[in-house]
Amino acid sequence: MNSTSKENESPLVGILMGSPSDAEIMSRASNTLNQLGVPCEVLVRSAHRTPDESIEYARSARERGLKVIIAGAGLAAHLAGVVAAYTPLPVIGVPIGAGPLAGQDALLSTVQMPPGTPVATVAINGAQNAAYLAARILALADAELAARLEQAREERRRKVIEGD
Ligand code: RP5
Repeated sequence: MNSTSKENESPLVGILMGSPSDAEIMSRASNTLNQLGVPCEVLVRSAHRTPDESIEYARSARERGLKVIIAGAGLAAHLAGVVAAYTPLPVIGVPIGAGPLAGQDALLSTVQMPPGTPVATVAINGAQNAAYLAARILALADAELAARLEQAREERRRKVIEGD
């Protein structure tokens, strides 16, 4: 799997997942970024099965123009942590709710990073919030994106009030 949204725009967010079996959950991140007009790329990279490729991706990410990386993995999830070790970019981890422990294992192995190598970890299967967090980071330097995020927030507010 290797896809890039908005063919004519360089991706700003890299979305990684440990296995094609994570794709359904992680598509929530790419769908949300697409809705917000943030160009992203989506790839499968595994900390355990393709460690060299994962490290190479992380090492080259900044010079390729990426600004944020979202990494989702299940079970003993080390993908986000390994990526964070090899890039200065902000890394957002998505623990995937897979396996007999239903993502508790992935949550703990993603969130418990040692000082100096942070991974901003969202909820189990929280790929949509990973995208919103990435967009908020990018919006610090992009007023139009900040306006789109504000509009999305206003729509959610209106839906709550209308549903009251
Ligand atoms: C992890 O192991 C992947 O991120 C996935 O969530 C889980 C299971 O992978 P498959 O055995 O389905 O490829 O590395």
